[in-house]
Amino acid sequence: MTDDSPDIDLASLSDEELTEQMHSDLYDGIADAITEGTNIFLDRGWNAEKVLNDALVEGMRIVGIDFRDGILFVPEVLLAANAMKAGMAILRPLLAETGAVRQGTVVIGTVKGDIHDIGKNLVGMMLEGAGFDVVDLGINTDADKFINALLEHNADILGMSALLTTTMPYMKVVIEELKKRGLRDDYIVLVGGAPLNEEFGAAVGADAYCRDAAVAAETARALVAKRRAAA
Ligand code: B1M
Repeated sequence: MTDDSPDIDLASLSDEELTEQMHSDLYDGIADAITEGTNIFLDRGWNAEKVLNDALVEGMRIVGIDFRDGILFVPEVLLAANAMKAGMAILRPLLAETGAVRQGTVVIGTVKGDIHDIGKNLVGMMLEGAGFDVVDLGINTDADKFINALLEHNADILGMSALLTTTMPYMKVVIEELKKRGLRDDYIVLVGGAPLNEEFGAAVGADAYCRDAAVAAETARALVAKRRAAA
């Protein structure tokens, strides 16, 4: 999907053409073009979620397929990830500014051994938009760091992300450590990431598996409301 054509006037493209071009620019890791395209869509009245899903997440899905098939390699995918982050930085304040009533605090991170953070960052943004204060511990987070942050911030929810089949079992390590310290029932535990599913979430003892960022935000609100109603 490499684009060797001279500079394209992105503003002159139709919505459909610009969406395709954004996928291509994401694939090629051209952060400036992603910034420009994101702003054009917003100027055209697209809401932040639509830009995110149609232009950015879909573009990264295509990158993922060629990464899996050995057509793209780590350096190229890193450039694509940086371009995606450039678009996300523009959308972040828009997704957070919903004026939602404060819901509580979420501590979120990507588990130990895993450096994928795009999905986790999106989940953080959607949680902010849903009214949560989000404490983001970043990548490669071990059980001590998660638990210390939960205690320090008097959090309501622990959110863990994993993108690798080799790192997802670490979620169970964290939950077992919470149990060992007698803290498990103090928190709602949500888990997510591409290789997980409902069954895995239940098996590691999470309260819920969340398929995507929107589901994570809905689930967080629903489970906090349920817990408060029961208190
Ligand atoms: Co990686 N990588 N990667 N990678 N990478 C995958 C995950 C992979 C599926 C690619 C493939 O082969 N098709 C594969 C994993 C295979 C497996 O385990 N079965 C893989 C591999 C193998 C690797 C390396 C081992 C490659 C290598 O070094 N040889 C290496 C691992 C490094 C490590 O972590 N120790 C590696 C490295 C990298 C990059 C650094 C190059 C880069 C990451 C950059 C970054 O994140 N800053 C990268 C990328 C970008 C990917 C793909 C292409 C895209 C991931 C992504 O950002 N998706 C990915 C392919 C794929 O997933 N199809 C791949 C977009 C994002 C919006 O979706 O993260 O799924 P996702 O998040 C969603 C949901 O899953 C959910 O909501 C999000 C938004 O809707 N969600 C949650 C996520 N976390 C949640 C937490 C929650 C709730 C919901 O908590 C409450």
